[in-house]
Amino acid sequence: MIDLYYWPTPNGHKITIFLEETDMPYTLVPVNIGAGEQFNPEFLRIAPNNRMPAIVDHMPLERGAPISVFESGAILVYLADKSEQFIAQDSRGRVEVLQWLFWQVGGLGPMAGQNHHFARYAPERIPYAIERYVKETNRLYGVLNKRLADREFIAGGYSIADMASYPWIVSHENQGQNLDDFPHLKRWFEAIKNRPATIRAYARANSISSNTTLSDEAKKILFGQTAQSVNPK
Ligand SMILES: N[C@@H](CCC(=O)N[C@@H](CS)C(=O)NCC(=O)O)C(=O)O
Repeated sequence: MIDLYYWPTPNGHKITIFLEETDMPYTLVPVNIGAGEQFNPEFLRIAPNNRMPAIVDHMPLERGAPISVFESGAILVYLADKSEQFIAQDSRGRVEVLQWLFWQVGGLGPMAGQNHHFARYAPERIPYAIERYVKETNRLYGVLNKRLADREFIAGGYSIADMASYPWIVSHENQGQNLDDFPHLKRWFEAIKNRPATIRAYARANSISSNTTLSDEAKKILFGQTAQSVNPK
């Protein structure tokens, strides 16, 4: 019913975690971003920003033509609304989830992403950039740790806000962070890690690719993009 355009990265894991928590049937459509498959015209029609994840729902609630969605936050909201799961149904609870979801997609994700980039992939070591993003990641971990001091999950019950944040905490060591400095975050992290749906989601990831290193060719594709990449002459 749902096609998930996917590659096993933190943003991809968000959606497999959701789908594994629900009974929604889905098919993984691998988009090998290291090989440039995100620039295939069929994919760009669904995901004009040439980033995965994206979905196509062939059975929308209103029926009619399939609905496609790109951006992991929008996908999570769409699926949560459709299934009426993992988002509160009242406006007070819903906005609680949404603000933390947006916090993740606008803050934790991009900052941790730049952290990975400068610490692991940049061709030269730039101490200012590394320190900038390690510190900002540290601040964001501190925000989440404080939030979790007096509650089990980020916003009410287990929700799409948790599913969006968890995959970005998985690589805490690569981000120069020590979870022992964040005891509430660590407790939350271990609880989500041990959920059967999370375990299944990461097992599916490994069935697509378990390669976490990038070839020089892949780095050129991923880190050399300009406007021309999505508007080839
Ligand atoms: N804001 C987007 C970010 C998605 C994103 O950055 N995806 C990366 C992998 S984690 C990607 O597809 N990269 C392909 C590329 O850089 O061309 C979302 O949350 O969905």
